[in-house]
Amino acid sequence: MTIELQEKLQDFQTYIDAEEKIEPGDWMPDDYRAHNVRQISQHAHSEVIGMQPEGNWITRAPSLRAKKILLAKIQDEGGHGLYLYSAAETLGISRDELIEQLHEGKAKYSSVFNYPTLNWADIGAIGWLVDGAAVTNQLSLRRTSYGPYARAMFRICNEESFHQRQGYEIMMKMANGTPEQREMAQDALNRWWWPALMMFGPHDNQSQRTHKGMMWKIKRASNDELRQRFIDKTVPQAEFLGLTIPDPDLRWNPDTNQYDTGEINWDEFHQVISGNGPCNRERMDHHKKVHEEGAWVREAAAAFAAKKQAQQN
Ligand code: BYC
Repeated sequence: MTIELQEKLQDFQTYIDAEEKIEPGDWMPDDYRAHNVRQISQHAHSEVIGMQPEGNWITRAPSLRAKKILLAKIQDEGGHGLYLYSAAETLGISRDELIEQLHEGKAKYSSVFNYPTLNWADIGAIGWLVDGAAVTNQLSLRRTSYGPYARAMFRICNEESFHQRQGYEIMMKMANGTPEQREMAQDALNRWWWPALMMFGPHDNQSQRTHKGMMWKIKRASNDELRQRFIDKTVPQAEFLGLTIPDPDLRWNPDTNQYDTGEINWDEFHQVISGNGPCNRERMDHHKKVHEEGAWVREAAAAFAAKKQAQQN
């Protein structure tokens, strides 16, 4: 490494340590750029693929009110994907390349969206637990060092906390409903609890990306810290619903002032992130199909933009 590069890296780190934001035109190390492209684009893919399990229930929502809320929520997730793709594009990669990486299996998306939504209670559980986990992570990402990513997070967090509350409202209704509805709510909690915990990623001592992510302040809290934060706020919410968290080892620890839990099934996690979860194939096939079907829309939009540009010149 040249002395000049060494100095640049040092200045960059000093700037980050002073809590300054890095902006698109600024000099940045190649690894910093790549780390952000990976994380932001995977985040964007998660938002967009995450529309599928919920979209499955739009036509079967139990009332017009529930349908309108679900439609608005899913549309919000699409919007989050768009802000995030735009943030990733400011790092010099095109949307087409990002989608190609997703289709080729080079880019990941959150493991949690590879589980099926079997009934209406799952829509409640997704809002409560999946959006609840997502917002726990995303609140910390409002302080991420890359400016466009941090700014996208502010808007996304406001919407995600509404999503969390709409999910909790569904759970309240079901948990206080008929015995069958209560049973459905408990069953949904049983199936979504562990996948929600897996969203935070591997334990800190297994997480290869954390060191650099924290050094560059891309990541502002570790996987285990965020997971614990989520557990500590969610367990009392389950108690309020009168539902049982499906973890026989879960107990309050007065010494640490937090909940102790059982171990996540990491084999299942690794299976799901390597493409072998219950719905991985279905999710990707669907994304590829609709992407292909939407080619004419992209072509028309590009032609319109080119025409406008020509008129302005
Ligand atoms: N699923 O070293 P690690 C939403 C990967 S969606 C899949 O700890 P890092 C919503 C990880 O990428 C919100 N892959 O990595 C939408 C890495 O693989 P690569 C989604 C996972 O980056 C619709 C490897 O495992 N939120 O709100 O330090 C409806 C080792 O991990 C997972 C985000 O995307 C996983 N669960 O930490 C409802 C947040 N966990 O890339 C709701 C942004 C780990 O080396 N992302 N991996 O091939 C992050 O905060 C971080 O990237 C992670 C992982 C905490 C996910």
